[in-house]
Order: sequence, then C-alpha cells, then structure tokens
Amino acid sequence: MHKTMNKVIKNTLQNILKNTMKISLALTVILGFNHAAVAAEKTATLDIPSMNCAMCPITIKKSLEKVDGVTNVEVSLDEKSAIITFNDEKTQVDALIKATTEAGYPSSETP
Ligand SMILES: [Cu+2]
Repeated sequence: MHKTMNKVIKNTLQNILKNTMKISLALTVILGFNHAAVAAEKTATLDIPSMNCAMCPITIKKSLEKVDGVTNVEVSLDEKSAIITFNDEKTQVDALIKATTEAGYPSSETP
C-alpha cells in the first residue's frame, strides 16, 4: 500500500515536471517571437520645416524610400512632417535625417 502510494506520487510529480518544462519551452518560443517582432518594426516622425510646395513631399518620400530598411513613408506638406516605418535592425533615425538633409531638406525627429 505504502509502496503504491509512493509510486503514484512519484509519477504525478514527474508528470507535473514534464508539463512545466513543456510550458516553459512554449513560453520561451512565444516570447522569443514577440521580441523579434518588437525589435524589427519602428516608426519615427520627422519635422521637415523647409517643405514649401507640392514637389517637396515627392522628393522627400523618394529620398527616404532609398534608405535600406525603410518599409513605409507618409509625407505631409500641411504638417511639414514625414512618418517613416522602418526595420530598426537595418536602419536608424540618424540615417533617415541624413537622407532628407542630403536631398535638400534638413529634418529633426519629433518626439
Ligand atoms: Cu517644393
């Protein structure tokens, strides 16, 4: 009787341990994916005060789209700003500012 009980308890504990390991592995995988997703996509808004006509947003958009890692660019002439979506493992805000500046439009990041 006593021996049987010990066996049952031992089996139960082993099962709990197995399941705990499975859950912890699953969590590692899920959190790992999440981390990758968070690290990959970022959005920055640039203030570009020297925009003054309908051609400016086109030039600025082109200059930003040339930057490796940029996935989307929205330029507003009214707001004198650009919203850029980019992969932060490939590029950074500094490179975006450099791109508009070299195209003739100095910019700065809007917090
Ligand atoms: Cu213009």
